[in-house]
Amino acid sequence: MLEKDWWKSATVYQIYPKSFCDSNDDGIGDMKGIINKLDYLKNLGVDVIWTTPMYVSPMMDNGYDIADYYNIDPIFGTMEDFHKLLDEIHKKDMKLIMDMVINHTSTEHFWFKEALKGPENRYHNYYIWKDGTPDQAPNNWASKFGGNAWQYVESLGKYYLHLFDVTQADLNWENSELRNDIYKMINFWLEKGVDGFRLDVINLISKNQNFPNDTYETAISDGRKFYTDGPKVHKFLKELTANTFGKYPGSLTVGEMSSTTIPHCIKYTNPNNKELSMVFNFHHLKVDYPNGEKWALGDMDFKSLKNIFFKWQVEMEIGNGWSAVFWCNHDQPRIVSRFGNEKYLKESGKMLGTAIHFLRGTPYIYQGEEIGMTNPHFETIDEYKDVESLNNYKLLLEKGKSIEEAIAILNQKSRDNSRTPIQWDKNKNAGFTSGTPWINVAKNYSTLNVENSLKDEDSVFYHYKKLIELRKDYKVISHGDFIPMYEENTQVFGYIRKFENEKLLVLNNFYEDEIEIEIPKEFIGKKILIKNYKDTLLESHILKLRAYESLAIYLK
Ligand code: TEU
Ligand code: CA
Repeated sequence: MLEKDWWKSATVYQIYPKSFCDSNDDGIGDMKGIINKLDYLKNLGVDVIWTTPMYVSPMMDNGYDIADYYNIDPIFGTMEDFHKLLDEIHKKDMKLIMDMVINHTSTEHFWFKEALKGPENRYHNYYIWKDGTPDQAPNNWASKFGGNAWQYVESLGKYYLHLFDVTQADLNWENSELRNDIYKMINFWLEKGVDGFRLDVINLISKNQNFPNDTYETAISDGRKFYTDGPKVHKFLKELTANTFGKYPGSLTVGEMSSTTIPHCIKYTNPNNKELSMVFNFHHLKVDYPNGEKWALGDMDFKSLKNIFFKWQVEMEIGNGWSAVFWCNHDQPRIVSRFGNEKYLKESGKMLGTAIHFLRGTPYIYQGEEIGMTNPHFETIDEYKDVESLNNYKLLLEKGKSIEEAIAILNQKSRDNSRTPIQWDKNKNAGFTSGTPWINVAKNYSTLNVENSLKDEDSVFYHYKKLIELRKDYKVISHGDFIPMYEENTQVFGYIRKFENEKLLVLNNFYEDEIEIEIPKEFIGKKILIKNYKDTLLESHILKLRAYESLAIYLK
């Protein structure tokens, strides 16, 4: 029988199927490709696999625009392939959680096509419609993909809301018939044996029903406060859980919470509330957004990064909430290029892994992060595929940026940075496909690849493998309290974890510059659980941390 909070000692591995492994040479990753690589993931030691959406979709947003929740898109394979994938994952004693996008559907979805027939159609109010005229949107809310969040439908004389792409129409969660159709669909996948779900932007499902204008005083006063962590979001989540995964003890649910707060995340994840198992928040991944603006060049603000981590770790613990802890996903640039240093790929890749994996929370590894994959540094706009990046490239040029400036910004911020094919080996297309990949492979694949990593005992891969193992062996990691350290230090991210008579001191130099720090004397000469330099010694309470040096010291 599973421990009630088994996910506290588990590690989740995120697969973006389109870029993971192609088995039929169409240049697009698929489920058979994933099946072929399950032994690699078992060797890494991960417990749960999260696949991003594989449902039928026009792929305007690479699957986050679902047109049929009940069927697998043929580019990924058949439902039979899905059953085989799930079965193989279970045979290897791993679990599968699927991505569930229920804030919006594709405008190709049957419900939306019916909704276009008019207000008398039963599906019309599955979406959010407001009367209007072609030149006057219902309010001034912005789409997160650029432009405004309303699309006018001439034949109806109405607008529909789309917080994301115009082809992603927001669902009306006020409508109980819609909610019941969602619950029925989720139970369809649970009955197949799926072990849980990642819930896409789930904290956006409850909108302020007055739909008021926002002020645009800041980059985030764009309407989001009227639909983020909205008035009924906890009511809806409690009902969703009670009608679906709440009936499956041990199922893992993780909510992607856009622009959220700690109090809400405590409510979302404190077990007494019967909502979700854990949440993603993104505040730590906006410390290189100058004045909150994503589409501008920005450096890591280390002080903000540390303050955000410390605040979330301490307050989520006080509230008995539970976080997913992560650097990377399919929307974020590669962390070793972003907050690490490609010239110190191993040292900084390992340091970043240690920094996250010993936090209080469940760690998530994004495909390729475990070998230190980097951003691809694309040179021309036709290498980019992501709808958000292409929309913002146009907006940047309209604002007067040169092509070079706009490309430099996409190089740093585009979601395509994490969507290049996994670099399996040094062969053509990095072993990802024998066809033409849907997106270019990063140029460094001939040296930076899984095959080389597995042959190199000093690779980032074996560091991540060890981090995953340690989480299973030490309760101080999976269940310990979090104590901030070195809060004023401008380059060291350090903290202590404490569980009964066990302590773990985790030290991470986030910079190339060497730095001297003092450690509590009780740690002198104690056991180093993991480090990223071979010759780190603990002979005194003064430690000189070299470029990106990182270590974890254990005492009992
Ligand atoms: O992401 C929502 C989200 O917060 C990010 O997309 C962010 O808003 C965006 O990158 C602007 O900074 C989820 C999925 O992870 C993403 O891939 C989808 O595009 C999005 O929802 C819509 O479904
Ligand atoms: Ca394929």
